[in-house]
Amino acid sequence: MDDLVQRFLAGDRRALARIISRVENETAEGREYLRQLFPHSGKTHILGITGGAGSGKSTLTGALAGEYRKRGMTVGIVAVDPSSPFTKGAILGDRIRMQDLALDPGVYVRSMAGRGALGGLAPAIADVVAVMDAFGFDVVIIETIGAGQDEVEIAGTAMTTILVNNPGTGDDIQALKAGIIEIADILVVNKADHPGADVLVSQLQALLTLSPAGSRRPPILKTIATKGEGMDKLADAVAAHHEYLESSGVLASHREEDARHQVLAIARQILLERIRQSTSEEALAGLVHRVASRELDPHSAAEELASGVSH
Ligand SMILES: Nc1nc2c(ncn2[C@@H]2O[C@H](COP(=O)(O)OP(=O)(O)OP(=O)(O)O)[C@@H](O)[C@H]2O)c(=O)[nH]1
Ligand SMILES: [Mg+2]
Repeated sequence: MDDLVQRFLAGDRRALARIISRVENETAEGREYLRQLFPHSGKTHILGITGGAGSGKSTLTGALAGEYRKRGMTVGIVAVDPSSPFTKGAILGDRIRMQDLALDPGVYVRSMAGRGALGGLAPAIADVVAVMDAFGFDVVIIETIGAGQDEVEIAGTAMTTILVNNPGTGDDIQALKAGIIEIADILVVNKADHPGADVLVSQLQALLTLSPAGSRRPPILKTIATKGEGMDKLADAVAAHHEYLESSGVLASHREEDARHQVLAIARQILLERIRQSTSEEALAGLVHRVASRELDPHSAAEELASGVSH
């Protein structure tokens, strides 16, 4: 076995960092590491923390990780930056805020770009999570900004999704009405030190009464992430949800669904790459122009692109 894999499996964090870099870059070497390590994954409880910009996701992630450390558990964190080139500052900010945690050998933080070259959440996110899982962290937390589709995709990888809301913004209620509430397993009202926290809790409760009978009602918890308040109850709620997932059999079907989603997402990416490789820029530009000028319809153009792929 590769020396790096051996050191990884022995718990060497430098080996973890190097393997994550290779996996994140989606190189053939990275895929080979993933192939070797994948059988070691599948034990970690994967959490998703999502919510609006500035709602306190990073602070909450750090505070919750601190709570897990108190409980003797180890934590891997993947901070997903939604639109890479424009938000380098946000990544830096997260790094600074999470610096204290970075000194703790029981916590590992990784920031990564959220977009694949071809749009959609980068498949590399699930791969990096799998590597952290294989490393043996008790919990892996994925922090991602709420942007509709992203939340749904993160909910696919995460077993327990925590949706962060803030009092007094009003946006949340709109987002919740738009169906995002369905992906939340736990609702958090963070910045509960701001006015209106109890009003928001009541509004959320009212919304939840509309959820279909028999479905699990997510608990609503107030937190002040900056002070670490409410983390104990939040960690308990996460544990309770995990227990529910296991005893109801939902966890097993979640694994099947997540695997299906991942395989299809990767297959889609492979096919797109093949199309890109077998099509010259000129040929693509020519087709695009014919569609733009209404000479050709987009379906026929796409068929033409796809038929040029060599297998
Ligand atoms: N008063 C108060 N401020 C908070 C609380 N939690 C976070 N904040 C502050 O809110 C701001 C945003 O916090 P972040 O943790 O960066 O929020 P985020 O959701 O990760 O932000 P992005 O990743 O940039 O979308 C920071 O100034 C935090 O200190 C809280 O419970 N109370
Ligand atoms: Mg953040």
